[in-house]
Amino acid sequence: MKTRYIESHVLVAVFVFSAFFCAAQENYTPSKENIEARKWFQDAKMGMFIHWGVYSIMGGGGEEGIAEWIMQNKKITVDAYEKLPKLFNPTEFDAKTWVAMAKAAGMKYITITTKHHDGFAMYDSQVSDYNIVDSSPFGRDIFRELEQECKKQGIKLFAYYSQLDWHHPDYFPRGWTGRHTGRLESGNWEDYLKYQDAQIKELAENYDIAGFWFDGWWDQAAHKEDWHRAVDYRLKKDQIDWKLGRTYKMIHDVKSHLLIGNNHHEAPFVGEDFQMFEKDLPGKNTTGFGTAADDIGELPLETCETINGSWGFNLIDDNHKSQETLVKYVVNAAGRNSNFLLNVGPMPNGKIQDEHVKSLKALGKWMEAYGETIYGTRGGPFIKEDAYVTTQKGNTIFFHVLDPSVKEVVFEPGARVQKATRYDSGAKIKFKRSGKKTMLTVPVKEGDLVTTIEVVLKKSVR
Ligand code: JFZ
Repeated sequence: MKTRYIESHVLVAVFVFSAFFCAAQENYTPSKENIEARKWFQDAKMGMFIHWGVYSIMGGGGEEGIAEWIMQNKKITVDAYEKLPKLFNPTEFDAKTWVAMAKAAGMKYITITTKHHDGFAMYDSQVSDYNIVDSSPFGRDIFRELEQECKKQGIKLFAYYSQLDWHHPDYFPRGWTGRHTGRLESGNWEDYLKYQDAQIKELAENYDIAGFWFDGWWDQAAHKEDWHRAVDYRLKKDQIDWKLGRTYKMIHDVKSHLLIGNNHHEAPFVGEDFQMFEKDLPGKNTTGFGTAADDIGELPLETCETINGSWGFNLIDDNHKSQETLVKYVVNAAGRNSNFLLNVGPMPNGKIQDEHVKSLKALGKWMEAYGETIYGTRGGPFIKEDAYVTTQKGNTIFFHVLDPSVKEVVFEPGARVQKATRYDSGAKIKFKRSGKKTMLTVPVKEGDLVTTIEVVLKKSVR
């Protein structure tokens, strides 16, 4: 009797857990088109992330670390914040320039904020007037313009969509953010979800996109401190149910190829098509809110990072990453079988600041020369933390040596090495064999950001 009691408790717990918190798309079998899209995604390797909204006007308010979060960080009420759209008039915006810039940097896709936590839609939403077309003097659908330009220039487009909403009254119960917005302490969660799903549906139906990048799930963790590896956030008193399964199914029903990712920092939920990491390489957790290494699943991976220190435009943020840092990031990501999504926060006039235009160009220069060793490859099979990573394609392995003090690489290729060359010059590289091991001299040259060596094996060992 006693055991049965416990068992039923466990069952109830499992039920509550899956119903309320996983709520993934049940019995999800990705379509053929979806599988193809995943492959395209893994081959693409690099994308440009764009955080742009009415918050850009504030430029972080003169504080580092603040940008798209200014409404939350400065406790701005909905009424005050609603003045911002009326000031948003990015007359210098030109979709063609942005897409061309992304392309020249080596990006194969763009992921842009269609709605961030502030709730303001950066596309022509029919569900609410709180959008760029109906509520800003600019009156143009920048998402549509980007969509058309992407199509012209052969780039894919993803919609970032924040499920967390600091503006909508029905986003209630509140999570740990959005508590100083002056909204009534009431609201209907289900009505909010209907609103959210209607917006997501119009994005899926009306725009030619490749997928969704969701964010904000974490807001419903019981406490900020609890977010990630939390002890009891799953037992939040209000038992918030995001009904992710319903949302995911709706999306895949509209267009099965649409790729779904969610910035929840957990192992992937059923119904998702790729797994993302924020400001960390897969398996690392330097931020403290990263995904645990054992939560890395089988889906395509993507890691995102800022080009300086901010997502949205920040006037005083001068922490621009160097060409070397950016190159090493993409190499490190590719070596771990992951895409790299590099973020820029355009200015309120619609332009990307000069420093970032320069950084993107510098990255593009390296990608142009070394793209073959990144695009269409898969990560591995060899990796030595901080020393080198490898990428592979067929019977070729590319060694990307990150540390110039590494003079020799010893590895077990698993097949006979046919030849080894410096990738850039094609110059032959000495190697020795000893049993199963091969020793390769690393010809580090002055000025190498990364020393890339091409090793051709007699046969593919994948
Ligand atoms: C989230 C967003 O909040 C952020 O604005 C940006 O869009 C980024 C890509 O994704 O990042 C978060 C969210 C929550 C925390 C940290 C970063 N947090 O709770 O510490």
